[in-house]
This record gives sequence, C-alpha cells and structure tokens, in this order.
Amino acid sequence: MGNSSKNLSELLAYGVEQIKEINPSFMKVLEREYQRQKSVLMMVASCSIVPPSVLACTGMPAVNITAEGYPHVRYHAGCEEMDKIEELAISNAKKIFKAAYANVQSHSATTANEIVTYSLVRPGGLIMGMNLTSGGHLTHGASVSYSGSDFQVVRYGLDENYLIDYDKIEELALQHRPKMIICGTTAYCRKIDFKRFREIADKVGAYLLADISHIAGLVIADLHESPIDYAHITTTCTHKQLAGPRGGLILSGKDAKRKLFDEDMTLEEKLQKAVFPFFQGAPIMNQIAAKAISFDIAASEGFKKTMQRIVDSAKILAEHLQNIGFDVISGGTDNHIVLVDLASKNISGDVAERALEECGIIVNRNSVPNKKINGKNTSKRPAGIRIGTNNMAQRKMSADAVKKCAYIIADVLNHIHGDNLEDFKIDDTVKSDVLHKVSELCKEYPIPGYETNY
Ligand code: DSN
Repeated sequence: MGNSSKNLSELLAYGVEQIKEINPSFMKVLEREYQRQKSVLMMVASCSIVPPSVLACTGMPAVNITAEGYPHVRYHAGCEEMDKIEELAISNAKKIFKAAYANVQSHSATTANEIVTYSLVRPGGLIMGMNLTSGGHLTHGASVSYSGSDFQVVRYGLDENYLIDYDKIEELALQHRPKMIICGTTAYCRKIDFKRFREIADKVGAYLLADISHIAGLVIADLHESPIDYAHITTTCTHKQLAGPRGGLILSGKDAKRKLFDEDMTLEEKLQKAVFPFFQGAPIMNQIAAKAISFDIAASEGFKKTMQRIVDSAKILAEHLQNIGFDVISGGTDNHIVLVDLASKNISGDVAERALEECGIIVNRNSVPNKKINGKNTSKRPAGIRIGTNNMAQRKMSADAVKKCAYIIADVLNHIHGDNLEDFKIDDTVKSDVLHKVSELCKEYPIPGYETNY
C-alpha cells in the first residue's frame, strides 16, 4: 500500500496483514478461532455474535484517544469527535431503553454493579441479592466477589418450584432492612416482577438495582417488563443479547433526578461522579463507538424479530428436551435460557459440557438450585447445564432446526460413559453422527455477515 493515505477499510485490512507479518502463528490462532465460531453451535447463554459493523467499530482509531470526562467537559484536547461518538451512544441507549439517564462508560456490567454498589451503599453496608447457586451473579453478593467480601449480604433463593419467592424476599427485607436490593439473574428462566421488587425496596427504604445483563434485548423488544422506571438504577452489559462490544451500561428512569436518600445530590449526579472520576479514568472510546452502533441495531425491527426468535427457540428446546426425558428447571422458560437438571441422569455438568463441546455444541455447566451430583453441586462440578438460544436466533434457525438441536444434545448426553473429565467416553458412532449434523446445521444457518452479506 506504500505511503499513500489509507481510508478506514484499508487501515483495518492492513492491520490484519500486519498481524500476519508480525506473528504469523498468532494470526493462525485468531483465524482458527474465527473459523471455530462459524462451525460450532454456540449455546452459551451469555454470548451473542457481534455483527461486522460492531466488530469494525472496536478496531477504529478512536482507540487512540484519551478522553477523561464527559462530552464537552473533557480533561484532554482533541475530543470533538469523541464527544459526538459518546453523545450518540448515550442518546441511543436512552432511546432503546426509554431511560432518562444513561452512562455508557463502564467497562462491564460487573464494573457497573461495583460502581453503583460502592457509591450508593459504601463498604460495610448491607445489600440483598440472589444466591449464586439459585441463579444470581457474582456481583449480587457472592462471597468470592467484592460484593460478598466488602459488604454485608442477605441472600435470597427460589421456592420449591424454582420461582422467585417475593413473599420470602419481602420478609427478609423487612427483617434485615438492606440499603440496596439487587434483582436480576444469570440462570433464571422466568420473568421477573420488577414492580414487586420496587414495592419491597420502598417498604424498607432501599435502593433497587436491576441487573438485566441477560435479558436486555428482551426488555428492549417489550417481551419482558422493563425495570427502567421501577428500579432506581438498571445495569446491563452490552455483549449478551445486545450483541454489542464487551462493556457495561448504567441507566436510570424516573428516579434519575431524585435526591439520594442521604446526600444532597441527585441520583444521576452521583452516578456521573461515581463512574468518573471515582472508579474509572479515561473511557474506552472505540468500545463506546461500538456500543453506539449496536444500540442503533437494537432499535431496528430486525432486532425485535431476533428477540422473539430467541424466546420461541428456547421454548421449543425446553419442550423437546423434556419430551425426550430430561428435567428442565421450572418446567420450561420465558427467556433465552433452558436450565437442564442432569442429577436424575447422574451426569455431572462438567462432563456434559465437555462431551457436548467435543461434538461441536458449546454450552456451560451450571449449578441447579438444590440439586447435587455425587453429593456435590459446586461451580466446577455442578448438577446441570445452561443452554442459551441467542446465537441460534441470530443464525435464524427454523423451529425444525431448533428441534433437531434438542435431539442431538440429548443424543450426546444419553451416550456418555464415565463420570469424570479424565476418562469419560462418548459412543464413537454418536459423536461422528452429531458432528456431521452440527456441521450441516452451521452450513444451513450461517452467522449473518460472517458468511453472507447482511
Ligand atoms: N455472568 C456470566 C454468565 O452468565 O455466563 C458471565 O457473563
């Protein structure tokens, strides 16, 4: 390309050529990963496939800019275009979530939750969140996270039907009077009653934080109730159902301009200061550009159709897995997650995860509330697997194809011999048959944009 000036497309293509020159074997790793993603069925519930436009944004020269502060109030010069990028991301975020306030700078939902919790509760304060083993998140009070070590925690779980027990939560809240209640889940298959959560929070004078990382797309598409005006603060990551870059988002609705319980400052003023300069320095501007584009896509009719397909596919998957004889937690699903209890089959989640991976089906092992396998239900060796349909819906899989997926998953799980990672086996004929079917499905339903034009 000589010394001539490159446009952006040429720059990105040149970057790929440079990786090949600098470290050819590393380029092969990157290339293999790209090919792998196209040739497996990705059913990890916390993943999506990023469209090429979002991918391109993450490689934009905006990455070169240090832009501490917020649009028009920066601590560095040269940020005119950065302001436009961030303003677009903010206004798009407000639009798709119907929010009054949006901060697009947090680096992940974990960081967003950390920012909110430390700034509204302060270390040593009491928070209330769902147990990790019932489907909560690390940042909702798990003992292995800052949330469980720097804060006092009251944890809630599910009832005997695997549903959120709102009466029990209210009872616990009245008894302990937490400063913040966190709702939102990572492995819960049913809708969440955010209104009820807010009523409970109001009864005890607590802030309500709704972490909708897993269901953000369903909320945008009006398939699940929006917490924006019920929760004081809503957080989400931008890379699960939103199919955006890895990153976080902090939102608020009708409470944004209300004064804090114990400070002469509005909630949005507090959140602005909490993100920068309290917790973060310079924002990652290429990621914010990618957020802006992914929010544009999330406002489209096509996105809404994908969200509907996500829910429809999960229902089909749950129904057929149950027909074949698998226990599905709560008897079905209202979202993108099918949580399969493998305890009755005496298969450990880690072995199931690895066996499926060997057959080109990518899921994750997951704990199942109150279930044990060989006397255990640990995160390394849990009693179930979590299957997600975000990617299947992005591939536009038909109902028949989703049904086929249920049958091949069952085929693998029904032909595992051995119960530990070191020496389990899958029947050879089953493995080659499933690998062939996975390959056919991936060819029939390629990832949009990765194989074909959008
Ligand atoms: N929270 C983890 C999950 O749901 O898989 C990671 O995002």
